[in-house]
Amino acid sequence: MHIVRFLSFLIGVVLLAACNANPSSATVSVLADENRFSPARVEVLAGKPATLYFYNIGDQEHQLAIQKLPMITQAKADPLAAHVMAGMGSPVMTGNPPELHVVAPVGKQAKLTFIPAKAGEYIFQCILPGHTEKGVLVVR
Ligand SMILES: [Cu+2]
Repeated sequence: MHIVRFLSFLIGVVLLAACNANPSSATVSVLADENRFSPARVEVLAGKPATLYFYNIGDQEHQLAIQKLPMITQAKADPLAAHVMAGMGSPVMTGNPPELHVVAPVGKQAKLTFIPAKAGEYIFQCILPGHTEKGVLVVR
């Protein structure tokens, strides 16, 4: 099952790379499983549209969240159902909801679009209890 998911992910990456000829935007992909995000470092451009594809190749739901990320355009998730809405009383969240947040159920992908405002390095992590996957979003 993992092999099938991984192969379909690879096909997706190749297709995305082929489509990403426009240097004024950035498309990045992150895979999640129970142990890690791969890659653990992705780069997008300040002031330019960014698209994040988030693939869950693990056996549990995974999420990717950045607590604080200055954005010109707030993050929009597709499908919208994959996005945990702020203030919906998720038991996972305490305090302020993360500014960027996407959820991928097992075997699914979710897409997030946003325009980052400011160069910097922003830690992203899975915020489910007991999960430790982590990475860095570099905004150049
Ligand atoms: Cu996780």
